[in-house]
Amino acid sequence: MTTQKGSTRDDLRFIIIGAGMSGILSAIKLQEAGFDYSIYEKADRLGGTWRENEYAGLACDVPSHLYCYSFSPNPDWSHRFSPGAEIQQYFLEVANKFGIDKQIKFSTEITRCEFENGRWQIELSDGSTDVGDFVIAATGVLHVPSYPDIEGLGSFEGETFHSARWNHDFDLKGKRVGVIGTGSTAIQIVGALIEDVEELTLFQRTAQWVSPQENPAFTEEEKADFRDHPEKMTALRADIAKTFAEGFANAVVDANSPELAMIHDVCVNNLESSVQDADLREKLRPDYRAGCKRLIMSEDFYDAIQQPSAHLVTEGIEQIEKAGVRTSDDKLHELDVLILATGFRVDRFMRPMEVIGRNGLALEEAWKDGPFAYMAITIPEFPNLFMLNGPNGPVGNFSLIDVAEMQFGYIMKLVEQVRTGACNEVSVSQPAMERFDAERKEAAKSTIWQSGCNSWYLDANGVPAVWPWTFDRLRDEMDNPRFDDFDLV
Ligand code: N01
Repeated sequence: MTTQKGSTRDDLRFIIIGAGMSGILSAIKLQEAGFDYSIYEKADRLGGTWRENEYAGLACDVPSHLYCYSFSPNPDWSHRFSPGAEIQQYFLEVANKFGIDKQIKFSTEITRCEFENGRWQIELSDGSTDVGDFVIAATGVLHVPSYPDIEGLGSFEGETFHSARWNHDFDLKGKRVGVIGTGSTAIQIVGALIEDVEELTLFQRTAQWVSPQENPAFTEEEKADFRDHPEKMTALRADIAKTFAEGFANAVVDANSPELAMIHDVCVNNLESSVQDADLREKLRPDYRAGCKRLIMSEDFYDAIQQPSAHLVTEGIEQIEKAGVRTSDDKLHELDVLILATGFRVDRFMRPMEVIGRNGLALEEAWKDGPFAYMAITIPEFPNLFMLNGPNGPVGNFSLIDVAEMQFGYIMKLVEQVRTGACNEVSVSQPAMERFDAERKEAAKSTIWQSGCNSWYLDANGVPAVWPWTFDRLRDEMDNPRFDDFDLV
């Protein structure tokens, strides 16, 4: 069925993939706008990354009053940086408050989407089908665990789990615990476990810069004040957003910015003043600039790693054996449990779902050299399909919620073209995609992420797969779509 151009379409139907932060946002906004939609979630609970990650010490390093929806502030955040379980609870409550939770079809994975006769035909894991005019892929970034390719991993006779597959049935108290990795996750795990375990061995392949962090609790009076005066939460949110944008997100895209030099000094001072033993201090000193990898903020890591029960191992891992981890100095580190804080496969996005665009083009084929999307949202020849926090999307350490809200506003401006009858299909044009990608790669050269370190921000060719411009530019682009860059069919 093809709809005549020129007629207004108030019957547009949307398919939302995923009930994490971005999917819940989409459902709320589409519901408010009066659109028909279905929202599918492969798991049996909502929450996305906050459902998947339940590791000890989990918290968000974006302050809670910014890491929440602008339209649903929360006066009850316990801390400046609240724990993961509280964030997960927030999403449950918001979904309930807006009546979204009843709409979500849980334990239903979308296995295939095909653009046929102007609409998206959807196939689901339970054998059923659906159809929509638009697809919103709110499938997240940090959700497919990356397992290290280390010889003998399967031969360890103790307990092993990835940080995003935490085994709550296994009591770590009094155990000899090994942690592989030194990313944001590992650093939080170390701080949280050190008091409870008998020994903690941290296997560090690359040292990390650690910025100090203060995480005060909100008092009951402060929470009551937020409740009585919601405008104070709005003001606080704006304040934090400004600080983050100016002090970090705008700075990381210019490796020579004075803000980055200051952040580097803060991290050096933190290391110098916190770690007493000179050998340990040097082992913990990175050989690249602060901010090159995602900056870690921690109030307890340096304390934790200096406890007598903590061991920092910098020799490379040779292999894993029945009893523990053998390092390149031939030492066997005997363990009861091994925690793999080894990050995520960040290039998956919608996959393994099969997505077929115009003229039978498979996403797998379009992305054979790596995932890309104009503005992190739209792909040529995949009309009326939009991603939230798609490829090359992360903005500094900024709140992904704010970014998703802006992106959703942008998508609605594109949808409006179809709703008002200007066209039936909207997707970025091939020349605009190529121009955008060339500009993005050029801009990435002067960012801190390309200043000489390895991180999950880099794609297979070593190019930062992130938004390489300022936060202000993101806001401008999202507010003012360049319609000339689109094929409006
Ligand atoms: O993962 P990572 P993460 N042998 O990819 C090491 C968000 N987040 O889960 O640096 C030995 O950063 C690897 O070593 P190296 C945030 O966006 C936010 O920690 O590659 N080591 C690295 O140290 C964050 O950036 C929060 O040399 C191996 C680690 O594993 C993102 O999630 C909290 C190895 C992986 O670090 C991902 O963080 C948590 C091997 N074979 C997460 N393979 C907050 O908001 C990998 N490594 C606070």
